[in-house]
Formats: sequence, C-alpha cells, structure tokens
Amino acid sequence: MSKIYIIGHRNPDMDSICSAVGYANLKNLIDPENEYIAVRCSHMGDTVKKLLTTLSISAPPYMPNVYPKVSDVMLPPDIRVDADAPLTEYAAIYSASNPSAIPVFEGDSYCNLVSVDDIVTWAISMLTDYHGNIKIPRIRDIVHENDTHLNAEDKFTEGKAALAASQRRGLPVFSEGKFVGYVTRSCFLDMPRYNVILVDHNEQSQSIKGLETANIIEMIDHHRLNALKTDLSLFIDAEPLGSTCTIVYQLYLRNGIRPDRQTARILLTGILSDTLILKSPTTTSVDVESAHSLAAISGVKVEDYGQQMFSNIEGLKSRDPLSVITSDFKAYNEQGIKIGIGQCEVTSLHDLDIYAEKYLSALEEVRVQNGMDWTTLMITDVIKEHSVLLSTSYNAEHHLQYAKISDHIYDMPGVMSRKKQLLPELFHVLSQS
Ligand SMILES: [Mn+2]
Repeated sequence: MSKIYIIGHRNPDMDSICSAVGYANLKNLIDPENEYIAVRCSHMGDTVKKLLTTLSISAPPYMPNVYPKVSDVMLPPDIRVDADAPLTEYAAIYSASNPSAIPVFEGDSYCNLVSVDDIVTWAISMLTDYHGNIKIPRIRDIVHENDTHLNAEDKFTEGKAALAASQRRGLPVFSEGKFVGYVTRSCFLDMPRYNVILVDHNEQSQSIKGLETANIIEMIDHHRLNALKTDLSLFIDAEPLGSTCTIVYQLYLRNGIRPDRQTARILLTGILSDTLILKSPTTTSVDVESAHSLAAISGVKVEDYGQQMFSNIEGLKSRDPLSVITSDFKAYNEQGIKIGIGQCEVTSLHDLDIYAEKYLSALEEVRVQNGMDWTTLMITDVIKEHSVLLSTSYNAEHHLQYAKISDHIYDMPGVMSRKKQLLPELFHVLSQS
C-alpha cells in the first residue's frame, strides 16, 4: 500500500481544503489498495479557520513539503547490540544479515554505530601488538565516541552528502534528541518520491514545496493550465467549472458513489465558497445542479447555508491587513513579471474609506517581502456582487480599465471572479507595460 497525498494550493481557501478532503474520501472508497491522505501545504487564514470551526469541518493536517527525507530511507533500530556483549555477538549478527553498521546500546541509551570498518581497524591494531593470546573483547572496547548524526527531517540529498563526507559506513538518525534509526550507504542508492494528487491548482509556484521531486499522479483543477512537466503519465481532470469541489462531486457520480452526508456538506461548502453562493460569473449549470444535489444529501438549503457561511465574515476594519492579504493570495509569473493577487470577501463595502490606507501599505509590504513587481487586493461584497481593487503603485497601472475611486483604488461593479475577470485584465495591463 502506498501513501498518496492530496494537496490543494498554498494559502488554502475553502475549495482547496474541501476538495482535498472530499476527493480523499472518494479515492479511499474506490482504491483500497492505497492510502489517500488529504493534507494542506501552508497555514490557513483566519477566515478559513473560523469557517471550518463554525461548520465543524476538521482541517487536513499540515505537511510543509514533499522533499524525500532521511526518515523515508532510514533503517529501523531493530538490530542492536549491547555495549557489554562480546564481539562474537556482533559477528553472529553480521554473518546472519551483513549489515554494514550496527547500533550499539548501553541499556536503553544509544552509544554509537559500530561498522565493519571499526572491527577491522581494531583487529589490525590487535595484530600489531599480538603477543600470543587473544582475549575476546567486548563491543565497548571498539565503539567510538558518539559522533555526527542526521535528523529524521533532513532532506535525502543532505543526508546522502553528510554520510559521504563523514567517511563512515553509516550514521545514526535522531528525532527530537532521540535515536530513531540509522542509515547506511545502501539507503541512498535510490531517491524515494512522494506520490501526490494536486487539487484546485496546477502551478508549481502555488504548490507544496518540493513538488519537483514528487510523482504527480493526478490533477483535479478548474484553473488555467501552467503545470510542471511530469515524468509519469497521469490522470488530469481540468474543467472550466466554478469550483474544484464540483469536479470532485462529478467524479463521485462517474464512479456511481453517493457521498455521505458530511462529505456532501464539505463539497457544498467548497462550491458555495468559490462561486460566492453561485453568484460569481464562474458559476456554471453543473455547479448549480451539483450544489443542489449536495444540499439535498446534506439536508440543508443552498441559499440558507450559503448565507450562514458568509455571515461569519468579519469586517476588514478590525482585521489584520497582512493576514487578510496573504490568506488567499496567488502568485503569478507572466513573462518574468511577478504579480500577486489577494482576494477577500465582505458583506458590505461601506467602510472602505476607513481601512483602505492600511491595506494599501500592507500590500506594498507583501510586494517587497515576495520580491514582486505588482500586488493587488480584490475586495468583494458578496451580497451586492460588487468589488473594489486596491493596487500597489505600478508603472502600467493607468492601463486598468476600471474606474478610479482614488489613488490606487478602483471600482469593479459586477466583478466577482479573480480568475475569470480580474486576472485577464491584469495580464492585459502587463502586456501594455
Ligand atoms: Mn477553486
């Protein structure tokens, strides 16, 4: 059984979280040969956290990267010898399984690894002062002082380099100060790869760290395609629908499986969140039908449930601008120009004047921190279906087609979608610069 991680984009929104959880449930039902685990690759923003809590949906565990690690190749500490054992015990283990190094323990505490090299070195020194009688030594006569060790979380490549540099046959592996296993040269012959399924994104810049070292086995997405070149053939389901959760629900239908009540509610949450209660222009008839079917299974009404979800949103005045911007922030690299677009929802824009300045300076801070050329924040009033755009100063900013409210603030009535409406406009501006 292999483990396959299902991962949404960085700064996950509800669609990323819910599609990962919903798809993992489906895959575990249709492919019991493998274990599918929904994870998230970065921290969640306050709004997502609060919404998950309110709706009693548990967040997938955090997984910072998919770099192969020392812990993925290390040998478990099953074989061991006691420091007080005679050398003949080492010889017996060695002739049974030929380990190139064996961990030595003093009771429960780890001393060091003793390798075949250590034994040979000792034997040569014995021969040098051989005076006719050999006393069988104890292991402790041979074991060195505890030397270099690796950490379980070290990258495979770092562990391999450290072992090669050490001139030793093997190195112990520690985790939180405790011996947990050890590696020998043969552990590093092949680099293991994590198996991943990407949901709700396909671009490396938006994905988990270390993606370039992983096997991408599937992609389920509703965004533009700008995916990494893959080594293996893969299953891709990319459809221009309003939400990845809709695609996941369609995959349930194609497999003839009815999601359970809780999964249905999770998928519904993702759909209503991404389509702003089916009002965003990204919404298709498939999203509408799927949302109503899922609402029926979970025993709620689409409109009521959507209102309940969005009524929990706190106004921007009282929130921390940096965390609002970065909690749903997407980075794009278009012909070498780096831009970032944050998006947030509000239930009214009446207090924009009060907080706009604070958010503009936070946007500039995010731009500098990320080494970007241009950052913007789209604030959407989900009730009135109306957005405003805050923008850092950018040389081609005047090409924006939106009406200017004041410096770096633009009015976007009817604009609800970052992907379908704002992004093409920003790309258009970039092409003018
Ligand atoms: Mn989405």
